[in-house]
Amino acid sequence: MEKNALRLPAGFESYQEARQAGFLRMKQLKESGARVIGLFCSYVPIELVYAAGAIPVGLCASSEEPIAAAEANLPRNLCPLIKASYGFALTDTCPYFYFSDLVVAETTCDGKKKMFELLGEIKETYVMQLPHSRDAAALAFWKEQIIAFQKKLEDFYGITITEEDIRAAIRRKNRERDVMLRYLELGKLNPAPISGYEMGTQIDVGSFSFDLEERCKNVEARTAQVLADWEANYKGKQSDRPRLLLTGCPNAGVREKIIRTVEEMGADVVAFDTCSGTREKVEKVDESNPDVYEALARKYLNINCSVMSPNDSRRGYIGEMIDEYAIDGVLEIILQSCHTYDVESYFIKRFVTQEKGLPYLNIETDYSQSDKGQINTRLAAFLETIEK
Ligand code: BJ8
Repeated sequence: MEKNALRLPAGFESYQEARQAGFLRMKQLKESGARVIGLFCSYVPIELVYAAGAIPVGLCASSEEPIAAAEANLPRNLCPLIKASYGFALTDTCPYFYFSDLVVAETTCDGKKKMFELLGEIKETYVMQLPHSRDAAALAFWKEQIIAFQKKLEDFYGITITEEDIRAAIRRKNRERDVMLRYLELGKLNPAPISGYEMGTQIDVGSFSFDLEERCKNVEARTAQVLADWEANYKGKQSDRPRLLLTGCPNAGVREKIIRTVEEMGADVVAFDTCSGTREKVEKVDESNPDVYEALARKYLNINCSVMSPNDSRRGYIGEMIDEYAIDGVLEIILQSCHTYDVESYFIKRFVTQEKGLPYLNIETDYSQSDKGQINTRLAAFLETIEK
């Protein structure tokens, strides 16, 4: 197995650098009168935020820094993403939270939805009631929630959002999904043309540009560059590096500790069944549906997050990815105390090992570095089990 440092492009911007650079851009945008909406989850129909002429900004935190402060009010035994997100708000150290006019939250997991009640004491937090199943009653309920969210945005900003505004936003967002998907699907090439570490970072970094078109152009340019490099230098060459699929919780807070490490050990993370990966992008909003709210409700309710019950479609999707990306092993990341992903991992492991006949490793972790040595040992042992 080939072991090496990651190949990263010249001028590669780390997540922290991009986040910092985004602060100044956000400040300038606010000074010029921009509307800003803070978000926490892929279930929120972002098209309505665009239709309101607002800039959506993600508030899910991936840093250990504010967790100690958060633990003054939240239990220690809680997901680090929840603690860190609340901690930034509590300590007033996240400019994106500070500049958000309104925070839009949703009832996904128990920890998040209860944290939002505390968050609401710091800044106005509008909570969408997400149903946890996908039957007809849930669809009708979710459609009503989407209509209520539109009304909230109209009242909050004193504006009117027309159906044409929403349709235009759907077209823009669908185009972005296509662009991101083409980029992420570079992982289907063999040998892998780009590291999973770079792909994941680039997707997150792009969200700090706040300009959808600019983000699409940057990602399209990098996709073309990677493809050309692969055609010229790698096509047709054999690689013995194991090809991994990453699944589970959001991984930005553990990307260095797990993704970078496993790739430096000699594997390639080529596929991401995660919210910043392909999970939210594979299904687009149906532009031909005459009922625009139903189109939004259907698309968003189908996101394969473990907060849904049952969530069998996630296994179906992972199965397709295993085949299409020629996967050799599956790595699942569970953030500490994430009960929905943790319990669902029973089915994922059984599916991967018994139905697909592949090695599977589940790592439960948080944002600290305290388990780094143990994780390194487990990753190395996992790669040993993959026959190439
Ligand atoms: S659609 S993955 S962004 S909820 S916060 S569930 S890790 S205990 S983040 Fe998520 Fe929306 Fe789903 Fe995607 Fe677990 Fe932590 Fe809860 Fe989490």
